[in-house]
Amino acid sequence: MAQEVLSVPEVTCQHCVSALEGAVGALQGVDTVKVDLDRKDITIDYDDARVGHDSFVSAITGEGYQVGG
Ligand SMILES: [Cu+2]
Repeated sequence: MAQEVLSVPEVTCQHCVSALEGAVGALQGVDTVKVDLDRKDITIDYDDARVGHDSFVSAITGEGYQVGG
């Protein structure tokens, strides 16, 4: 298992949390995903043989949020 933490500066409320946790959590190979509203980041625990950074970024931007910043 591996873990990645990405900055998601545009998250502002529980709706954003649900959208991102749902989108990233739906990816095959993702174990757990948690958005921290105070830190504005997302922590993803995943199987690095099955999924990785590019898929996370695609899922997040697909919901209309930017990564980084
Ligand atoms: Cu929101």
